[in-house]
Amino acid sequence: MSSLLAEIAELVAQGHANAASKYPPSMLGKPGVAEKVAEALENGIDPRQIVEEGLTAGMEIVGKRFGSGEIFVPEVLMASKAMKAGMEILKPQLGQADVPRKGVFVLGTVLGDVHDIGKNLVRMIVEGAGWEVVDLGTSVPADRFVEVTRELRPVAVGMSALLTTTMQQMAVVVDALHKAGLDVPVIIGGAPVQAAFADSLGARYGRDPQDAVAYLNELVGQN
Ligand code: B1M
Repeated sequence: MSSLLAEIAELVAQGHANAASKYPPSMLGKPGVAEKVAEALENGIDPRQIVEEGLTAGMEIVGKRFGSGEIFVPEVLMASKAMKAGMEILKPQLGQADVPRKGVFVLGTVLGDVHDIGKNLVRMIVEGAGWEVVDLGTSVPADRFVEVTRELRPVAVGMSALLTTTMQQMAVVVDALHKAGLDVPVIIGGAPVQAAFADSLGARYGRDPQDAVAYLNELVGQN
């Protein structure tokens, strides 16, 4: 990992969004995630690499610190904000595609779950690969997935879940789609989700956003 990407990861972990941010107080006036992401782009680093090795790596550090009780929810929220500041800078690059859209992909975080950082990464990277992503947001109930799928007839439906409890909602959505007679391919991802669980639902497992791109391209015969 380049030292600049490592620096971005640590700034995400510290929750320092940009130079004007007063959080953490000792870093006011110092470059934050936004400035360092812009610098990485100027240095020609691929936006996807910045996402993976800078922003996502930063959230992994946060996950470990949160898990070990070193930091708490407020620090995690500041880190999420810092990550989003970086994502805003990258959005035009990740979404940049003059090519016609390949098809519609419906995406959402399942009911009861407000984690959206991974889902947003999936959205940006899938959009960047030329797909129209209809993002239903977080805590999306099964009937909303059904309603939008019936209306838009997407190439696939994607779901994200970060909690072992809300992960079970994925089965509810798959069941609801079947009961509504909607035979749409489904891809699921998120930290607790594993390939065996996806298999049990007849869905594809997405370990990372690139898996979602590969699956969609495969569905329209572009792989
Ligand atoms: Co939460 N949280 N959280 N949290 N949080 C976890 C997930 C947890 C593992 C932390 C821990 O205890 N160590 C734990 C879950 C435990 C479990 O269920 N086994 C947990 C908990 C318990 C909770 C609360 C219950 C805490 C509480 O209130 N007591 C609560 C639940 C709220 C709710 O949803 N109802 C909660 C709240 C929060 C915050 C609001 C503070 C914040 C979310 C902010 C936000 O998302 N806007 C938060 C965060 C940030 C985390 C951690 C620290 C980071 C999650 C993250 O964004 N990771 C997380 C700890 C950890 O992960 N180690 C934790 C980075 C993100 C890029 O990864 O989403 O996995 P991820 O996405 C990846 C892949 O999985 C994949 O691509 C992404 C990039 O590679 N992917 C897909 C994801 N979706 C995909 C879909 C695809 C394909 C690939 O196709 C469709």
